Amino acid sequence: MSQFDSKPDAIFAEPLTQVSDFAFDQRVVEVFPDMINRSVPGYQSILQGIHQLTRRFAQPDSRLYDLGCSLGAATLAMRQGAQGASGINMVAVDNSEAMVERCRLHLEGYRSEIPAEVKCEDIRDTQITDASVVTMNFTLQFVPPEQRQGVLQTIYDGLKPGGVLLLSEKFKSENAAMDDVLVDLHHEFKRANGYSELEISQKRAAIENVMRIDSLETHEKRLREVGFSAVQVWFQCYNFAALIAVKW
Ligand code: GEK
Repeated sequence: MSQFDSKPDAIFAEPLTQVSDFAFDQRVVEVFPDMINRSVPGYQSILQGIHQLTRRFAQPDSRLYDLGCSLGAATLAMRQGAQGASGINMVAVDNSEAMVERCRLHLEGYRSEIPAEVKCEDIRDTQITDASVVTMNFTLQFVPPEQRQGVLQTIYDGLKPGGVLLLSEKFKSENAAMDDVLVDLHHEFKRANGYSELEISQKRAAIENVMRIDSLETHEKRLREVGFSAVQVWFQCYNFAALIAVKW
């Protein structure tokens, strides 16, 4: 499913005098597929799972949302998964203009009967209505922690009965020693994918202010607090996990 062309990610390859906060700008768009595949363990398996889960949970006459769509990889997985169901509309949202522009091109490149709208918008402002599947594939971690509950409540309220949230996140272990193990495993994964120590440490410095991660326990508790009655991790590799939360 690595369907998009990409330049190799060398954004943090040279020493920087000052590492600025990470931004999803044009430079990142050009290397994004390479970056995410080499940085997120299980990314392709998660896309495959999103396809399968959408096939299972997409309801006729409903909307599918991909919040924080980037270049549209999960959007395409969902749209393909829902193929054949009637009255489906797809809504993809990202607040990076550069991402949205490229995402629109990608979606136009794949024929589908399911109409897809790509909106440049902050997901904190997105209205969710008549949804059967809402995906946030590594996006909630970029929303300030104190605003995550509000975003999840809006999603829960906008889901139809039987609808699902597919939430993937990098997480931290509540046990510090175990967290060190998971972080080391992830860094080994990045090294094995050709990233240098310098790239790993500069990327870490760039992302630490913009991506604040929770524990899986915090995610599960918050999902239950907004109303989801069933919450299940369906994929995990090191400190990356994908959950499904169902509104029965
Ligand atoms: C994939 N889901 O390939 N509102 C809208 N978009 C946002 C916000 C926000 N508040 N904050 C961040 N983003 C994709 C990968 S990447 C994950 C998602 C990563 C957007 C941001 O612009 C970026 O495109 C995306 O969320 C996160 O399946 O790079 O680690």
